[in-house]
Amino acid sequence: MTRERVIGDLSAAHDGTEIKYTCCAQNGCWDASCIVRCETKDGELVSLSADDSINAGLPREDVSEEALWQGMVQMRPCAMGHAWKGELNAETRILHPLKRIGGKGPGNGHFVEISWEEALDTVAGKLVEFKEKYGPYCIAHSVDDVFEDCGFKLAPWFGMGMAAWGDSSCSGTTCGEKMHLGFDMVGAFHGNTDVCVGFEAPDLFNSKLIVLWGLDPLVGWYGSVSYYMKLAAERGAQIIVIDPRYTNSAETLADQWLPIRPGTDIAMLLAVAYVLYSEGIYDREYVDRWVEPDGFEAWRRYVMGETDGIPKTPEWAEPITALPAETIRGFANLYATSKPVHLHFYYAPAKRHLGEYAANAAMLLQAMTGNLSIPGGCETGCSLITPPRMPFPSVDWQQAAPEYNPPVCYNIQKIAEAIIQRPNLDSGTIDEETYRALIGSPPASPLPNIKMMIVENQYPISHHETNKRMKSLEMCEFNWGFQWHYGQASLEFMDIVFPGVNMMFESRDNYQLGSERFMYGPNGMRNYFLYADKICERPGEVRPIHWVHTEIAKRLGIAEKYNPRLANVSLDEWDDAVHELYHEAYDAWAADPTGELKALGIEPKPWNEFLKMPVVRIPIDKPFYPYKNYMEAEEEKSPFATLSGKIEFSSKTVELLDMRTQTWYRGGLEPIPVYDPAYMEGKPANDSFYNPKAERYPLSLVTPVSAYRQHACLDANPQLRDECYRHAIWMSPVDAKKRGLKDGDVARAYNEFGEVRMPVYVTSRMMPGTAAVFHGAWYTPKIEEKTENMPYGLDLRGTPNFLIGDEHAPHIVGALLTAGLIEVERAGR
Ligand SMILES: Nc1nc2c(c(=O)[nH]1)N[C@H]1C(S)=C(S)[C@@H](COP(=O)(O)OP(=O)(O)OC[C@H]3O[C@@H](n4cnc5c(=O)[nH]c(N)nc54)[C@H](O)[C@@H]3O)O[C@H]1N2
Ligand SMILES: Nc1nc2c(c(=O)[nH]1)N[C@H]1C(S)=C(S)[C@@H](COP(=O)(O)OP(=O)(O)OC[C@H]3O[C@@H](n4cnc5c(=O)[nH]c(N)nc54)[C@H](O)[C@@H]3O)O[C@H]1N2
Ligand SMILES: [Mo]
Repeated sequence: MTRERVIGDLSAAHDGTEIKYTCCAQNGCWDASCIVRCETKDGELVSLSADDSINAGLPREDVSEEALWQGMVQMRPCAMGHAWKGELNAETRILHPLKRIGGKGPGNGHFVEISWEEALDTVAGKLVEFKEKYGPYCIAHSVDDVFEDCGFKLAPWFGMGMAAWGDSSCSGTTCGEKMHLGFDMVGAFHGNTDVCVGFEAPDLFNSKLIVLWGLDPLVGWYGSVSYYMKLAAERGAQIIVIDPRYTNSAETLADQWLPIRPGTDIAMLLAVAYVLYSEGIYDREYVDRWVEPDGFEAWRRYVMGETDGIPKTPEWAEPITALPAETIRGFANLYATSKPVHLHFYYAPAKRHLGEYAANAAMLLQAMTGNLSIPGGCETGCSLITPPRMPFPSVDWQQAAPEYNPPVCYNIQKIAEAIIQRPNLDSGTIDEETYRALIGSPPASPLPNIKMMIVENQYPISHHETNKRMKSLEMCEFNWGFQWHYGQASLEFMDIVFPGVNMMFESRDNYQLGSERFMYGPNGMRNYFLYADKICERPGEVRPIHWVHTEIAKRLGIAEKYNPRLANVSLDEWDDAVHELYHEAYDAWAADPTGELKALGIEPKPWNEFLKMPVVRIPIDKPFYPYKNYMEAEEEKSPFATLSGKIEFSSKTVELLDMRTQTWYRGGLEPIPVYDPAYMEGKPANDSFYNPKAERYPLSLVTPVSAYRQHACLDANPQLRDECYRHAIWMSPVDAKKRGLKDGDVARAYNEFGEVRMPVYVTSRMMPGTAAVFHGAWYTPKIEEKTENMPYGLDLRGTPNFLIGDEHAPHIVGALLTAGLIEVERAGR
């Protein structure tokens, strides 16, 4: 091919294209709502490129110091953001509604394509039938019943559905925020508080020391936060990573990597507290002002060993954590003398046995050193809540007032248990109290009787104890929802499947986490918003999600309540009608009724002008830091909504409630963070080195998120899967040698919960005695080979959730667990 020909072809492809913008905001990367520039032609996506709404044409290094402090930087997507094109046209894409014929589960039954009419009529019919037959508490949403919400969107008007407490991400960290700091994360989600605990990325420039404790931002918090960490390091901040893996962030950002045995973080934190207490190196002024004194003394006595005879010295922590006492001492001294410190204890180490104690201890250390609420500091809890920098437009959907309020009936991580144990309750094998305790059901709530599951995610494989999850889906009588691809385990258990639209590109539906199309920037940088437009046409018979819910609502007679403004809009007019609602919302915002925009220096463009570059961004004057909105207030009002109004090292709520009697929470919880390898009811946790089964399953497994998947999304993406990486189990050379394994060998990783087969990645990036498998790989069953621990067939791809148990004892907050004990050996023996 000649040069001219290549250039000619390229020009032709890009001739007459139109530019639109959307946002890569899956429930992956949590908070990075990266801006994607899309070139489209005749309803097709031609190419994807990065945000050019600001500093276009400049390499990032050329952005001025002032612009960096102001957060006036691009939000560029990573490789995953660029790989979506491959998803849209994938051969495995489901293009028509499907109906199951025959039984559920891999190898059973099959799908036939049906009409939309039939699919919608069937679902609506089943909803009416099930409500009549089983009452309102027979339907659950496999993942979206979280944070005391109900995932069934029609529940408030159809009068059917439950809410659940807990979540997959941050329950372990938010528990301590509530107990010790009085910050109510659930309330914050529901808009009931004006306290903000997060930080804005440029505030990292104020930090002298940044501690990434179980956080790999270059992978898991892509976008402004990880970029600012790199810039902070360049400007002299020291960065320490505490993680059993030598992560991308450890490699690229860190001055020091502290490899810690997974799940032992609480021991290290207590040893750090020991050094601070015993050497008196903490911020007395801050403690006097903000910390409740009795609790401070109670924790001191525990840490010093005055209450249990065990001083929590660095020497005590050494054999537990595998970190030398000298290293822990050195860390404690550096920590105490490096103010401001951004110590960021993240979710993963809290998603395990005793994890909440560790998260809580991290918050208390930040309080003790006066780093919890200062520029350059960090509250270290959920860390996601920052106030928006400007008012954002929002659509007036005019939904009717809810007529039914779904009660909180169970813990979402106990959903499989709720289904599997229900027949035992019904037959009298277990009593009501036991059932409630097993599923985290509050004493006065109705009991779940789940017969129908809405599946809009990868429930079985993206959540612990996958085999049990699959069984629970099999036990449900009727499952329906949306799915994108053939080849996903979730599909195998569904009765009616709606072809899933890719809402980032193919519709103007609300985003997965409920955000409207005026998508604001992430926590950490909420100084912009964009209009995330529909980019290309939908393939096959794929239709918008909101349209589908509205059609079901019509069949139930509640469309005028659920979606009055679109109830009578035809499918052909749907996208335009939604666009018009956003237009109206924009105009209402641009009219600036309160004068706030003017005060902020925002001069809104007319809608048609705005659409050419639909991003509004304003400079950050002074970066936000945790609790700033209270700390700088004129009056001395405490930001801490604890019983005492201070930071409670010993939580008074827990003292008063005696969590041991709270069956809802299932088990004991101390008011102070403690190290407690003695387990509730004499039962050791599944992920603990102290579990006797560690003799059989000696490797401690962690299952982090990866740089090439957003949970289970993108696992089959050809651009990523075949070109970027190898999904493999990380092992240290010592552990591999012991097992006769070489890099690339195919191994079986197993325990009593399941077995997966996958290649081994032998690397000194993994500390000895531990292993890691990135989560989100799609279960690929070998149906001919069923075993006791793999009743649906061996997994040939490597879904780590097969290896993780769902037991929470004595874990009280009901978070998702992501760690376990395993053994690995060469496959084929
Ligand atoms: N690329 C990408 N990013 C994502 C997501 C995604 O799917 N893909 N998902 C997003 C979502 S919804 C969430 S909630 C977050 C989750 O965010 P995290 O919970 O932070 O994610 P993980 O990757 O599980 O864990 C982070 C690090 O903790 C380490 N770790 C595991 N166990 C321990 C331990 O016991 N002690 C210590 N010290 N370290 C430990 C892991 O090795 C890993 O490097 O990520 C978000 N970001
Ligand atoms: N072992 C282990 N397990 C984990 C974690 C871990 O770190 N380790 N992380 C946990 C965390 S923090 C979370 S939040 C959960 C997430 O778990 P899930 O919420 O189950 O997330 P996904 O697995 O990505 O499943 C989401 C699915 O929704 C569908 N979907 C996504 N976008 C669209 C769309 O635009 N339209 C339609 N119709 N469908 C769409 C796709 O089929 C996609 O696969 O996983 C948890 N599981
Ligand atoms: Mo999450």
